[in-house]
Amino acid sequence: PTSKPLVVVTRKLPEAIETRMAELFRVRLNEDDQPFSREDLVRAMAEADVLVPTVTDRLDAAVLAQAGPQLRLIANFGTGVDHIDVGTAHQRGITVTNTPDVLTEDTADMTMALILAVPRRLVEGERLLHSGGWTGWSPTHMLGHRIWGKRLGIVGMGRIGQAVARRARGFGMAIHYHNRRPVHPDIEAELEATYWESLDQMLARMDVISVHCPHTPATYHLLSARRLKLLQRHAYVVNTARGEVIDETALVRMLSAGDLAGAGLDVFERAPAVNPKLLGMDNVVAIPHMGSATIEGRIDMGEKVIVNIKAFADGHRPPDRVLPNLM
Ligand code: 8YV
Repeated sequence: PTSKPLVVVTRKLPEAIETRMAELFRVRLNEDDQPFSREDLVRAMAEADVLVPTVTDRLDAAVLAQAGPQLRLIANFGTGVDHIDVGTAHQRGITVTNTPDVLTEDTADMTMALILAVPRRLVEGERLLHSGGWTGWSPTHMLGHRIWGKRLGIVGMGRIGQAVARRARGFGMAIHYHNRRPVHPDIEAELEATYWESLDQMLARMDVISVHCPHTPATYHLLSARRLKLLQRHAYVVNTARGEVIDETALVRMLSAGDLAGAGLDVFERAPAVNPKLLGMDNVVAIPHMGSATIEGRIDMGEKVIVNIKAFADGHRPPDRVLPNLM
């Protein structure tokens, strides 16, 4: 490659990352951080050699059909690629990369925060204090449930699922998981994790369920209305993966009816729209897609994007290629 590629970045990224990108490539940055409209995306398709999108950009087949022959790489800022039609991109000869590993620990931390916050009524207690409603300690006031000794069922035992399992073990939880296949026996032994081939059977026996699979056609509404009904009434549901993995309407219905103990949600089916019923429930902690939101993590993600673009521009295979058959 003789000239620097034109890199179009759809959202404002950390300063250090944008500076480094500008040194290495020709860049078009988005300084005011307004999300790209469909028209903006289509325009970028026609100009960019490399597109750096985020979770807020829908790169479906129709948008990808507008890609000019110069567009060769979509270097996603983020790990989940469910907003990108990876199959169509590949058919058009466009490589897709993501940013795995660097947000694993941060997302697992936030998951653990939700696993603690909901049963222990952390946010509810804080709200009470802020509202001036606390009249004093009492032995029966604000009692939650302990997580120590309880069963955690992890749905999707990839990098983040395993990082959550490691933490939860430190909190005295028993680790159970469902995955397409069991993890390596060494990891299973280290985590003292129990594999459930049947998701249905696992759901029926857990105290807390935490979702860590990607959103794919195969996992859309994996926690369907029917499966949610298998959960015990005292069970909690935590989701830091993707809203689409859970039938949110069914979840809300069950929470409203008292058929579930509570939920900790970082992601929503129609984000940024959140079902208002969820926001009115004391036993729901809802946060705005903050799982990986650390300053350090965003810089690491940006560095990974740069490594992938550089490798590609230098004619090498980028380290974090996403292949359609793995989706
Ligand atoms: C990011 C995420 O905030 O990486 C992911 O899949 O959901 C988040 O960590 C987001 O994707 C940035 O594009």
